[in-house]
Amino acid sequence: MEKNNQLILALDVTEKNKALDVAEKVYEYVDAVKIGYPLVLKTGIGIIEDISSRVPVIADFKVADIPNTNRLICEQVFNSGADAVIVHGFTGRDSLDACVATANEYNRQVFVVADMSHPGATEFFQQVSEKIAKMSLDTGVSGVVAPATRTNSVENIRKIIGNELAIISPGVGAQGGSASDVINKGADWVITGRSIYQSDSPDTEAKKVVQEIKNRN
Ligand code: O7E
Repeated sequence: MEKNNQLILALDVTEKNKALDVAEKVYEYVDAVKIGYPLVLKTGIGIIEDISSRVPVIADFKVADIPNTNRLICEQVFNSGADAVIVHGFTGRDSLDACVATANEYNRQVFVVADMSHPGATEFFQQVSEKIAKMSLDTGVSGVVAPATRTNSVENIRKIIGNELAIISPGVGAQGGSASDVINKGADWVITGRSIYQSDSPDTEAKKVVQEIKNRN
């Protein structure tokens, strides 16, 4: 994924035509499209190939199983044409290593969830997020996920991982996070869904986020 506009679209729609229509409108503004369970469970895994012919696809399956099952899942994800997969880190180093080894076979990327953006993340996730960030170093992953809704977490995780890994940050728009703030705090990309795909003009909304990032102080 090339760092141009620093925007990743979360394409959480459930109709194929809507997905293709929104993707078509925003291709020029996004560096990647994130596709997860809502769209794949409704339309089938072929949607990843459809979209990845135009723009890199990050498959958001938050893979969280034993190493062998993780490997089997990642093989299917990469066979579908995805450029990257999102996995959980709380399952431990062996499970993460299985994802990275599979990604390496396919020359693809892995991103690890280090912290989450919703209020409930403070119940359990926050207590392990630093450990997950530390563990992610030297594993061969490309980056970690950290929340735009709590930029102190992004700042903290950036200190832990230095410049070795990228940070992709969901929670901009509908969840209240600001694109410019979180990029200033150390994120490389923001992930935005509803504020773009629910808009009457997804291209205008995507362009606004890109301009906000480019014009930030
Ligand atoms: O709130 P929206 O509509 O802008 O969409 C945000 C997207 O980011 C959505 O797909 C959601 O599942 C995802 N996400 C979070 O919102 N918070 C997180 O902590 C993690 C993710 C996520 O994508 O994790 C992997 C990158």
